[in-house]
Amino acid sequence: MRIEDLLANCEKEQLHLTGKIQNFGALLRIDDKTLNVTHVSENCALFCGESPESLLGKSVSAISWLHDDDFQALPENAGSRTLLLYREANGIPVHIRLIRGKGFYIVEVEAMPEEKSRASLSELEAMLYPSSGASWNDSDYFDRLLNTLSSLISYERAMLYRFEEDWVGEVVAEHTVNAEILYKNLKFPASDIPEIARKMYFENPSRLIAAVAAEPVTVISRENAIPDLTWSDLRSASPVHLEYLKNMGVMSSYSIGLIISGKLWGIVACHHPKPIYFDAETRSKAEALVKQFCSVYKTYKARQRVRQLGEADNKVHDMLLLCLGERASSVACANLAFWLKQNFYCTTVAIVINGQWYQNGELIDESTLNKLDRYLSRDVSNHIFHTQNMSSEQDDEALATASTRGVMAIRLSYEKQALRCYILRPPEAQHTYWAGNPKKASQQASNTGALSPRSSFEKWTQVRGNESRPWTVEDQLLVKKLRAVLLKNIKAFSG
Ligand code: BLA
Repeated sequence: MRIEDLLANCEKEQLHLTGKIQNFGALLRIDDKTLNVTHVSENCALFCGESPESLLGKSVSAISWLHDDDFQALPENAGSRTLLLYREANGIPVHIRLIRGKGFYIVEVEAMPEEKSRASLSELEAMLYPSSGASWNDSDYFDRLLNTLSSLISYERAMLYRFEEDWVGEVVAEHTVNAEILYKNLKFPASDIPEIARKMYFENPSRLIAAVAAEPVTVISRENAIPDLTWSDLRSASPVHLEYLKNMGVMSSYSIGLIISGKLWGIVACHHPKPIYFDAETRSKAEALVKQFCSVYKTYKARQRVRQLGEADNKVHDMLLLCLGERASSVACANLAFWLKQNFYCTTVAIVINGQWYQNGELIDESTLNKLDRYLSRDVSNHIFHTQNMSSEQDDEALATASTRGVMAIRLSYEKQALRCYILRPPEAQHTYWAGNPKKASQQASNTGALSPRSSFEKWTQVRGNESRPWTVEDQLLVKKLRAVLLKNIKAFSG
């Protein structure tokens, strides 16, 4: 089987139907009509003092440490959960998590920790905000989240991993006591976290893999039916992923999904070189903290957007002052070219109106500009178009000789007038840093054909020499504002 097909298989892995759990707790599945136990994990005696045989088929009312009312208190939607702290199951102090599934309940039992988690959630949440007067950037927010989280759970390494459009992810912040290995600013290919695993964060916000090398525990039933463990914290992990973690030298991992505006924005990923466990109450605090961070960060980004819009408005206002006072449209066009050159990182600005070119920066001969204009005007359905690599868009060598690679094109037409602006950027080597060669993100064993994750996560640099710097969000915003204003004032430029 080809590696692409094996990777496609990863997407089909039924993560919720492993039929097994991790060994840091015990699990019961209960039918929601009869309230009878239908499934139980083989290790239940250890956590609740009752054997699997005695629990299977038993009614909740006959289990001393559970009450019918516990289940009635659960909200209606699948995945809703309640954490019952400080119960005793046959003399064993336990934490119990009740979860509503679809047609069943899941009960997860974990040992009560000897020490109660001392950190108060509201104190932790308060740390996510800048103190009054301080102005934070993205990194300040990210670092504060990881620092705060580290005061709650003590992992060797905590990382904030942010997704890009194509689900490639980048470590944008890192907090670690082991500086020998650093992942900050490194990217990881999309296939490292298949979509099916990404979707799990919507059902269950965090995922503790307490001991990568531990044997999973089977969940048994009288009918040999496989239980749906979508909402279980104990769900056993995929073997491919466990191998991935081992290859990274990680023996315990904890991750929490960051959902912003209904989209999986990123993941907090914590790694430890030894098995590590922390209790359900602490996990629910960590989840709440990350949820609060998402709301704080969303507000910060919304404010930042308003500020950027205001700045773009001011810049466009300056353009109007510079261009509209002039009687001659030729001066207005020359000034517009000057303004564009000042406001965008570029080598050349070229504007064409009524067949006349106006340039600022390094001058390009008009025959080349006409070629470029003809080429880029073949499809003007996008009023604004940009690329980092024009030579990949067309096969005309002439444009490459003009030492321009990136182009931002702004097109507008009104009545018989058409104005087109081109902002041109030179080629500059673009570097992307990966944790291991992304082309070898996974490997296929020659003898068995089985797929395994890559074994090296060493920094691997990808160089693209044929591209310009990317067009930033701010560039795109300014161009949009500019176009709207130019459209209203096109006569000033067309004479
Ligand atoms: C799951 N892969 C994951 C998860 C993470 C990553 C965070 C969620 C489970 C967890 O919390 O550990 C990946 N972890 C990362 C990345 C970083 C990190 C990128 O710390 C960077 C800092 N993995 C592969 C290949 C496959 C694969 C080739 O490399 C496919 C065959 C699969 N990844 C895979 C699967 C899961 C997963 C199946 C789900 C594991 C589970 O929930 O059981």
